[in-house]
Amino acid sequence: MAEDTRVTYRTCPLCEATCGLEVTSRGEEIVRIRGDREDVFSEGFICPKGSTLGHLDADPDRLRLPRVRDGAGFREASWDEAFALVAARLGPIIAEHGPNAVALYLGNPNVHNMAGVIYNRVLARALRSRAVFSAATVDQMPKHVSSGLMFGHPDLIAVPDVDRTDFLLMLGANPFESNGSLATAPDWPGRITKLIARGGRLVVVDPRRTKTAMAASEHLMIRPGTDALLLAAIAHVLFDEDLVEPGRLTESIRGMDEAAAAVGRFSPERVATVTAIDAATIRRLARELAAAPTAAVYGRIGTHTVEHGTVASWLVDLLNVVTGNLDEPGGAMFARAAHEQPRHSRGWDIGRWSSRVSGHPEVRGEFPAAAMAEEIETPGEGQIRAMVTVAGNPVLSTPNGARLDAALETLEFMVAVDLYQNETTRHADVILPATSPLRRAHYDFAFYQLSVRNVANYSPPLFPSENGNPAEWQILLRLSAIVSGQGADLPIGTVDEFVFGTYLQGALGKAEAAVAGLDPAHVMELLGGRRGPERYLDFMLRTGPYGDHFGLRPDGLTLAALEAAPHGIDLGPLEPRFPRDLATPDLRIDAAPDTIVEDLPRLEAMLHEGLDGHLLLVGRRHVRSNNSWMHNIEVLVKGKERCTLEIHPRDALASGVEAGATARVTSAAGVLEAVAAVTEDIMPGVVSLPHGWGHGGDGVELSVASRRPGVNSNLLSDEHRIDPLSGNAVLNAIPVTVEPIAG
Ligand SMILES: Nc1nc2c(c(=O)[nH]1)N[C@H]1C(S)=C(S)[C@@H](COP(=O)(O)OP(=O)(O)OC[C@H]3O[C@@H](n4cnc5c(=O)[nH]c(N)nc54)[C@H](O)[C@@H]3O)O[C@H]1N2
Ligand SMILES: Nc1nc2c(c(=O)[nH]1)N[C@H]1C(S)=C(S)[C@@H](COP(=O)(O)OP(=O)(O)OC[C@H]3O[C@@H](n4cnc5c(=O)[nH]c(N)nc54)[C@H](O)[C@@H]3O)O[C@H]1N2
Ligand code: SF4
Ligand SMILES: [Mo]
Repeated sequence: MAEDTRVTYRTCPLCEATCGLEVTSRGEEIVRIRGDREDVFSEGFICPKGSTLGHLDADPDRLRLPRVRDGAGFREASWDEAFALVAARLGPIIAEHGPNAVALYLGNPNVHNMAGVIYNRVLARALRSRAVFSAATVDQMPKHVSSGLMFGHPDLIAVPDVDRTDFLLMLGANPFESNGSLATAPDWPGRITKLIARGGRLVVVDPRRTKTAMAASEHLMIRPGTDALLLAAIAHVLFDEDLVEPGRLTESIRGMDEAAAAVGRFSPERVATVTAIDAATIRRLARELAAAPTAAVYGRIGTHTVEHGTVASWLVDLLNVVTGNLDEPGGAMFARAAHEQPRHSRGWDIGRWSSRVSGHPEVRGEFPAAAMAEEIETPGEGQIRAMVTVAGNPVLSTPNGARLDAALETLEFMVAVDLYQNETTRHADVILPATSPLRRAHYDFAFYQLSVRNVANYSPPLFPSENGNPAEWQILLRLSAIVSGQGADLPIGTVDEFVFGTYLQGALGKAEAAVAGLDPAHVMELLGGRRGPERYLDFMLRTGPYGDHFGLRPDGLTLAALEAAPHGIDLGPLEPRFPRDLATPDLRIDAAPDTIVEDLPRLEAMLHEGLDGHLLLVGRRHVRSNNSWMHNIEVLVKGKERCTLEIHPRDALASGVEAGATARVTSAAGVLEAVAAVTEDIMPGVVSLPHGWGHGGDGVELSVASRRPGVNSNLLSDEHRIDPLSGNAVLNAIPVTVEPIAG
């Protein structure tokens, strides 16, 4: 080994699996990245993306200096110039039109980044705008809504205890490609192999025969968009056949009779035709679920990004509740993250205020991403005139990308914090370069809360910042100071002191009794020289469930302890937490929240909806791709074209589309062309396109991705179709027609 070669360990921040990486580097170059065999959670597992962090760091297209608009293009600028411009342009807009004229879009990678998790909240508070949008409403918002209504807090999300369960019913998820979502677990294939080896069963419900489905004990193809009906029918059978046994939590559940009544109208016989799953199979599934010693029902993207996403999400947990599997080993359980802070029981609901144009209810302080374009285009008080995007590429990721693309161009001002100049950030007036993942610290604030095992791991930055660039947390803090009217010049350290000091006061007020009495000045001293996200992390770890309580529990967890454990610290299997940790005011689970039950007539109406000869478009993911980015990394995109339209031979024949030929796909929202891939691995009547493609165009600087652009599947998703309870976009089960391109 050359002298300056070193081996370090870090957690991969690219997806929810939190794999440990063993990184060999020389100077500021990566020699090799492979799975860390000693990582307490991933034990050496890695996917192809994890080994490319060096390629990402070295990508010449990755932004390394701020860019400001200059005529039709951009030029590089100093940080001082860029921030001064943001202050000069945003200030007057806020002064004249109020904070609601400035919108925020927070994209997915924020939740994989300590800076985003901690400082976007600061930014949103400083801005005080109601025009807040995020990737949550093209993703998991239905789960937040059902959890908030059932358990009292939108972040109390149950995850399948995959390592101990006897029966896993998985709907609309493909963890063999996605590596799992709202169920953090490195190495799904390994865990599923073990589940089946110990005599357990995996049943996958998916309109495509995915890799996960192929590994399953049973695969059921379902008509897209109808999982809520299937789940309601399973619940119906459980009530109908007296198979309901909530077990330990019985006394802590209210609304069981209402739940029984609510699903009473959804017999297996009634839903069979629409779901394409026969009644006998549904009854058998229900009985198997009830009979299994332990079982977990788990639904993901295919159950959330549909018109009945919130109802489906509720039904998933209702099944876990009525079978006595919620909060039990082998069932659907709740992680206890090392940094967890107390959650308070105040009651939770949607709709504290509504959006201006379509009257969408606010959900967790956000409006639907699908409503962004109309809020930009529609004149009047509260019209969005400026935008701040952080780690988001909504032109490719949110419904009717073409409309949003055009709307962004009409903004008076836009600032983007991103790694690239891409389909969205090209509309900005200022692009601020985000920090490469290898140049920032990482601790997975978001996904340790959704983990199938309690784990904690911290990684320091591997390489120093480039060009003396501020870290992303400092960028976000600077933007916060600007939008709160404090200008662009305050020393960032002073802003951090003030913001953290305010947080500390509040947090000590709410903390566990043991630390609640501590003097903030004393705590500040104990947190020593830490700054930025690390200071928050150390505070949360030390006051968290395993924490040292600032010396009161000397063996407890601290950030220093994590620093001394580069392969992570295992905090054990998940343990039951309810009723104690329920966040509802009466400390009971609401099995039938009114807000959800009132939405059931809409579900019932679906029983009578026809397809008018349409095919239904669904999405898919590939392990070498990551939403709308990482397509600029040659080693990941090389090989055969992956942005293809999958279609069943029957439908290919009927529509006259040949394998390898280009087909035109039309929906209510738009039209696109894609190469057809004819396959039996998709249900007849269903076609599939991956999302996040459609690269290139004027002003996009993605040289690799632009050579293999693919098409933007969100040209087809309709911004008017959302799940009304969560505001979540409908990205699956989109009616389309497919035809060959003449000639
Ligand atoms: N049709 C369809 N559409 C979908 C989906 C689907 O299944 N089907 N899935 C949806 C889902 S689940 C999601 S989460 C969204 C995701 O959509 P987005 O919220 O747009 O997120 P990404 O596409 O992951 O990445 C967005 C941007 O983050 C930048 N970025 C990456 N890392 C960092 C960083 O550390 N800091 C900063 N500042 N920027 C960074 C990238 O360059 C990219 O421009 O897409 C949604 N869109
Ligand atoms: N490689 C890779 N990994 C990723 C990502 C990525 O883009 N690439 N994105 C990350 C993000 S942001 C997320 S949110 C997660 C998502 O993780 P997953 O939820 O596992 O997402 P998908 O792999 O898209 O799997 C969704 C499945 O739902 C099926 N489906 C579509 N419609 C329906 C329906 O109506 N009913 C049912 N039952 N099934 C349906 C699709 O065929 C597909 O197989 O993945 C994360 N991991
Ligand atoms: S599975 Fe996810 S966390 Fe693991 S290496 Fe791949 S991208 Fe990184
Ligand atoms: Mo996502």
